[in-house]
Amino acid sequence: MFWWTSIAAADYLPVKASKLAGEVDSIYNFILICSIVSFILLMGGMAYFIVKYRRRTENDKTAYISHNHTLEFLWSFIPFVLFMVMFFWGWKVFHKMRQFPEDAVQISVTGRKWAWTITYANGTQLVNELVIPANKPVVLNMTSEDVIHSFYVPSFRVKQDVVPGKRSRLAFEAIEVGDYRIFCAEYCGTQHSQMIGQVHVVSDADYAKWEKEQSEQGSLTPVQKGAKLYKTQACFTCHSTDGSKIVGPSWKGLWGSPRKFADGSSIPEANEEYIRASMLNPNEHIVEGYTPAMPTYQGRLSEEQINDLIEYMKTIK
Ligand code: HEC
Ligand SMILES: [Cu+2]
Repeated sequence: MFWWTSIAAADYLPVKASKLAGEVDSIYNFILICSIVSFILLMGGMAYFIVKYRRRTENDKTAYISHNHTLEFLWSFIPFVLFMVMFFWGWKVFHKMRQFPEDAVQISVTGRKWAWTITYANGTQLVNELVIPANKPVVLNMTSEDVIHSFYVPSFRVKQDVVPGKRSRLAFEAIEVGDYRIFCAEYCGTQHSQMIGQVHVVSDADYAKWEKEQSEQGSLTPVQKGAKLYKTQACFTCHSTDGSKIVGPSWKGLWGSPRKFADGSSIPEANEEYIRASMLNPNEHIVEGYTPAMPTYQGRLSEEQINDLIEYMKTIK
């Protein structure tokens, strides 16, 4: 064992939990070592030259040197070879990452301010949680509802921007049962740092069991559906249910209470009509003490879903 292999093996990178993580790390280490060696050669050479060719006397003159073929060839050719290695090696691994097998587990991911909604083929929806089987290729079909976000799982060594109006894809195969962090890697507003989730990698048997449990949950009441929409539509990132102020007002005690607006007007009680309008035209009335930060849900919530949300709000006293 040489001292540098123990540095390369040291724990300065996150655990490798996907099939390609090791290959990505090899490229990373290669580029890192090339950079360190170049840095030492350049800085060392410069320091050496500063001392060796310093001006010693008043009339000290450096010999006139125009060029040196051997040196010029070497300092062009060696970096050229290194860059080509980085390029083609990177290309090869990138190509492997961009394979989207048809028989992979296909999952939809929607980024929005400030949560990830995960939707499975059987209709199961999760927020900020991605459950996947180990040792099976997984493909994420992703988009954004509002601004650019970026889906990033450091332990899988994958990161992909999600762009409104566009579909982007990400493929990976987890090799290790366990929980791994999901981050949003594109600054997307005030609660960007809270846009975090977890990937739960489970065994095949556990995955089958989980899928079965999800489909057996049966039909939900409007209040339960509303509570779910509160999560999946990311209302929870701006509205609390315990009275605390986040980006928007808490829903605690909202139903039926008098509302005051930034323009000095007010209404005696928050009724269905007001709450429905708050979702569809949020900028029509800005609640006193808040900014017009709420996106419109016009076209994003059906009338039935709006109803479910209102039924749920009524229960938050
Ligand atoms: C990006 C942050 C954000 C998200 C996400 C968000 N809201 Fe809001 N919401 C606000 C802000 C800020 C206000 C206060 C300003 C205003 O009235 O527009 C508000 C106000 C409201 C009000 C009026 C509250 C009151 O106290 O009178 C309702 C009702 C509401 N939102 C419902 C929703 C629902 C339902 C969702 C999810 C489908 C949602 N909001 C998602 C930021 C958000
Ligand atoms: Cu984001």
